[in-house]
Order: sequence, then structure tokens, then C-alpha cells
Amino acid sequence: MKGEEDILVLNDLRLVYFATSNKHKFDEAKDILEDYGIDLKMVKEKTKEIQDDDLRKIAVHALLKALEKDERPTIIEDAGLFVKTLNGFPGPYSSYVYRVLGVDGIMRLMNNEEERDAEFRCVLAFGDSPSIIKTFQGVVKGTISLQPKGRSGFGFDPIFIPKDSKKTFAEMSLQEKNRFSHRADALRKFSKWYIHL
Ligand code: ITT
Repeated sequence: MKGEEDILVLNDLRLVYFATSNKHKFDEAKDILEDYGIDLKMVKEKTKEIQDDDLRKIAVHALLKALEKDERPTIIEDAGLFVKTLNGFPGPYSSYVYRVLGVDGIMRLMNNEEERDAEFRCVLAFGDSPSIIKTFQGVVKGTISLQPKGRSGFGFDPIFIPKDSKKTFAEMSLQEKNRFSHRADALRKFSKWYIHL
């Protein structure tokens, strides 16, 4: 009898909800979590993001909003592109900057710039009730390309070349991007922790 109860708990744990408005993020996450036997479901509602300099605060705030509605195992993540020579801009404001300036805007800011180091950072927040929230960070270092290249992915993918690659994220398949990305880094840390709960 005790054995059956244990199996029931494990089955419940396999389903995690991802609150995001971004289908690309969801597809990337689903591909990673599958490797750990975790099933992911997209919850499309966009929880209102606060503006803050700290990705972690943004992710935790959004997660608490999602958990106010439904107390169930949920992940939320906030990510941004940090360009060294621009003092980390657009960073936590990447979503806004992408909407207003786009890839071309960053290209203009980087025109004739030799120092092209940049990194994507991601903070993933997990909780199934507001009382305990756990966060995981992911990072990928790389450079801003001289021109946009590739058509896959989303956001700033066409102008980011991860370290140890010659291709931009937008020239890679989803699986290839997942070998390098900030999101994959955070998701793997989360999954390793989660499957041992
Ligand atoms: P959410 O609903 O999950 O918040 P979002 O697309 O608004 O989806 P973020 O606020 O986390 O996500 O993302 C900030 C921006 O940073 C995003 O709009 C992209 O322009 C950029 N970005 C983040 N991760 C990226 C990635 O893996 N590839 C390319 N651009 C990325």
C-alpha cells in the first residue's frame, strides 16, 4: 500500500506549468524537461511584469502573481541580453527594448564597436505555493555578431553568437541552441533539483 502512495506522488510531480506568453521559450523548455521525465504545460496568460534592475525580483514577482491564481507546480522565467560595452544594456529591459528598437536598434548602437562581448542571463523561479520559492540562474557568454543572421528562434537570437560557436542562435536548431543557452542552463539546474524532491 505504501508503495502505491509513493508512485502517486511521483506521478503528480511530473507535471509542471510554465507561465509565459512566449511559445519559443516554452518549446525550448519542453525539450529540456523531457530529458528529465518532466511534462510541461504552457499557461499562456501574461502575468504583468514589474520593471526592476534585477531579473530575480521580476521572476519571483510574476511567479507569485501566477500562484495567486493557481497553487500548482509552476515555473516562470525572466531573461535579458547584457551587452558589455553598453554597460549591460538592455539587460532586464530587453523585452521593452526589443519591442521599441528591435535587433536593428542594437546593431546601430554597436556600429563600429570592436568590443562585442555580451551575455544572455536568465532567472527561473519555481514554486507550488507562495510560501517557498526557489530560483535558478542561467548564463551564456558570447558576442554580438556584425550583422543579424539566421531565421530561427526569437528576440535577439539573430545577433548573438555563443562562445565556442560560429553561428548565431538564430542559425541553430532548437536542440542546438539548447546546448548553449542561458535558459537551458537554468532549466537543467531546476530539473536536477526537481527530480530529487
Ligand atoms: P514572458 O511571457 O515569458 O515574459 P518574454 O518574451 O516577454 O516572455 P522576457 O521578458 O523574459 O520574455 O524576455 C525579455 C526579452 O529578452 C525577450 O523579449 C527577447 O527579446 C530577449 N530574450 C530573452 N531570451 C532570449 C533568447 O533566448 N533569445 C533571444 N532573445 C531573448
